[in-house]
Amino acid sequence: MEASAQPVADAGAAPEIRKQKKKKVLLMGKSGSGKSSMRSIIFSNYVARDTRRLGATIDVDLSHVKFLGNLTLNLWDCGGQDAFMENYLSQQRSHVFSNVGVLIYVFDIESRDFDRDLLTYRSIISALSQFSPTSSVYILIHKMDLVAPAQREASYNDRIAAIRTKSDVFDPVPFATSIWDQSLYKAWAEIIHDLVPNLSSIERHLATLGTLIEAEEVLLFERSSFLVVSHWCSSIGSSNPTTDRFERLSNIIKNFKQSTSRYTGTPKSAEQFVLLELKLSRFCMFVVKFSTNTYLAVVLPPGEERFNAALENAMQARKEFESLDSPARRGPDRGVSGPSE
Ligand SMILES: Nc1nc2c(ncn2[C@@H]2O[C@H](COP(=O)(O)OP(=O)(O)OP(=O)(O)O)[C@@H](O)[C@H]2O)c(=O)[nH]1
Ligand SMILES: [Mg+2]
Repeated sequence: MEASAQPVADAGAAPEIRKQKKKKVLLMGKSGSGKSSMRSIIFSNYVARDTRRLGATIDVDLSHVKFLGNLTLNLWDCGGQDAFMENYLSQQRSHVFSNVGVLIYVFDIESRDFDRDLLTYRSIISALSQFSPTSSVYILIHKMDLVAPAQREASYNDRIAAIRTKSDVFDPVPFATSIWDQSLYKAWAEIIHDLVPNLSSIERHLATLGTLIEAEEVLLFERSSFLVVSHWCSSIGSSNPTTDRFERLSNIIKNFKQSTSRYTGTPKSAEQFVLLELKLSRFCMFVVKFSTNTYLAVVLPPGEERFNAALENAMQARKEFESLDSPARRGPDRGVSGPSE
């Protein structure tokens, strides 16, 4: 398996010559730190309270996520109980740590034995540097909701400083997260942003589209996670003071999809909606199913004509984006497979 992304052809390239890319993502950390919870929220349409019924993961829970840019994420959710960790580091060492594209390591901020957590982290880092020295490493200091707001920054900074000293050749990217607010979406949106191979071409096309339809803001959501992977905004859009609006929007739409599923009886993994329109006195917005692995959201000034023209033009632009997204095969099995719904 090749861990790193292949060079990507530009928009005009014939789909059949574009190879399917795979990326192995290891999700590790001590038992109960919240790995399966976050994976279920990001990729399996769980809301935070659903995670209370998750049991401890036995060995590795492997899932394949079909992803934007003809990418398949092989997500290894590694159960964190001591016996499993020892096994990854010994018998399964080369199997687990070879060809890793990304390691996401989760620390529980409430852990009573941080020194021991650090020792385990160091052993994992040493196995990773042996088998996948070019892997990216992300650190999530998780369950921040359990710390009093006034102490959050200081305890986060302390943890990160200690973790950096044990990170060997890697330069980990740290985040403070909780399943109970937007922070989880922000962290995963950045991780996913780094994973999508042809994002710069996608971003160029998004800017062209945004200018053409006179939008204030254009957002591209990845279909399986509903995270904003790319965005463009006009000078008006960029003065929006709500800096966490993308994470909030992901959160709102995921909750909306969940409710839709509950009240219509459709599976949670189903698409749930193809077009959502919002027309208010101060702005208009639509969210529309776009290419195979994306949804597009467009924010516009008020006005029926401009709204209709923008929607029409966005539909016209679909083909261009489809070739950037370019799935290898289409079928009902797209999306997550593996984890229980
Ligand atoms: N307060 C709080 N609880 C959380 C958070 N994230 C997860 N949890 C809870 O932590 C518990 C354990 O979560 P899991 O996701 O099963 O933990 P895990 O890391 O997968 O554990 P193993 O599979 O044994 O390695 C669940 O009851 C979650 O509801 C968080 O951000 N804040
Ligand atoms: Mg688990």
